[in-house]
Amino acid sequence: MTLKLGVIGTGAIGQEHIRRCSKVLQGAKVVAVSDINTESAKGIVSRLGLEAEVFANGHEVIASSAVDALIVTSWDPTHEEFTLAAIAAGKPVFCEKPLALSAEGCRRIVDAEIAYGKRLVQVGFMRPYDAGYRALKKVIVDDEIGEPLMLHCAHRNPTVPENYTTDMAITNTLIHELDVLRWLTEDDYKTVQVVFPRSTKKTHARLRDPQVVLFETQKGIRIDVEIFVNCAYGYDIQCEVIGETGIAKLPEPASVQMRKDAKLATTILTDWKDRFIDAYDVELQAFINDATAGELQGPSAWDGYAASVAADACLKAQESGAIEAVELPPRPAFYNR
Ligand code: NAI
Ligand code: NAD
Ligand code: ISE
Repeated sequence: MTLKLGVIGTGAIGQEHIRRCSKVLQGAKVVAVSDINTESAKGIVSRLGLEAEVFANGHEVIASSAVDALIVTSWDPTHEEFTLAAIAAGKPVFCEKPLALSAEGCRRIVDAEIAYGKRLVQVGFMRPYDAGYRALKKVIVDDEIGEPLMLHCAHRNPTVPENYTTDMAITNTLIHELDVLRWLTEDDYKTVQVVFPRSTKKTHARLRDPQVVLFETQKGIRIDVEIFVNCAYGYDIQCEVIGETGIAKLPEPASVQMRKDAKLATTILTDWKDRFIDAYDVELQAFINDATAGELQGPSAWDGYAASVAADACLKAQESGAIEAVELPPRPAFYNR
């Protein structure tokens, strides 16, 4: 069976996901697309030579009888609306992160999915599908470094556009760590504080950059995450786990080591598309397989909600400068894995 996909949002990642679902992965076909910039939607359909209908808006894609499942890759503020509409239509939906802009918005999705009675939502948290993060988790689970005590992490982008603001460092960027560190440590956050070092000259008036986010988890692990989205030199994701008997570090992406011109060098990637290219393939193939089988298993609406509860506390901590509590309600039995 071929899963017929409708894609809402044909910007950077929308085009990447359409390409991979059409040219790389098995078992799916993109039959409908939409973007508020209709030319962008038409452009990708024609460049890839797809037989896909271009709709004027996302709700028409969701309603189309030709569409079995949805991929939501439009701007962050639109995710909640389209995901709720997909649930109302009873169609599986892969929604890019963040699931919604606030925990309240994610909770509406969780409640709608529980009321529907079956999982229909997978959130685009791809790092748990990344081979490096999986290897790091195996080291912890196999007890090779004892219990984790501290984590030092960094999320660095070379540059961001002018419309990227201080809050987006949390809701759009740190949201990946908010998810993957829960998964990695099998723990939840207890408190958070955000501190602002001296800002880089490369930022603008509405973005404080870099930021350092400090967590304590329920088990007492201390985590520091540096978010630096105008770091200039590359796209660089770091994660180091300090355990009782050893230290484990996220592997660097493979790169040829060169001795040349009196230097020893390896390349640092500059684009998130390349850094996690394999993980995006694996997460979407899993969505296609699971939606076809009628049972989603990837990052759930609850995972999206848990990350957003932590994100809301981070936003509060950005404003207050104080240590803020992260209060995640107990997970409903519906999401027990
Ligand atoms: P983008 O700005 O390149 O694309 C967003 C697209 O959504 C634009 O083409 C815009 O016209 C369209 N759009 C906005 N509102 C719409 C609506 N109501 N209906 C239809 N289309 C609409 O942004 P980008 O980088 O592709 O990001 C899109 C989403 O993907 C964001 O939510 C972002 O957080 C997420 N993302 C996830 C990544 C990951 O690693 N998982 C990486 C990059 C982005
Ligand atoms: P983008 O700005 O390049 O693309 C967003 C697109 O959405 C644009 O083309 C815009 O026109 C369209 N859009 C906005 N509102 C819309 C609407 N109501 N209906 C239809 N289309 C609409 O952004 P992007 O980098 O592609 O990011 C898109 C989403 O993917 C974001 O939510 C982002 O957080 C997420 N993302 C995730 C990752 C990841 O690593 N998982 C990476 C990049 C982006
Ligand atoms: C982008 O939306 C992503 O999701 C990337 O993975 C992240 O590194 C970047 O900071 C976001 O803007």
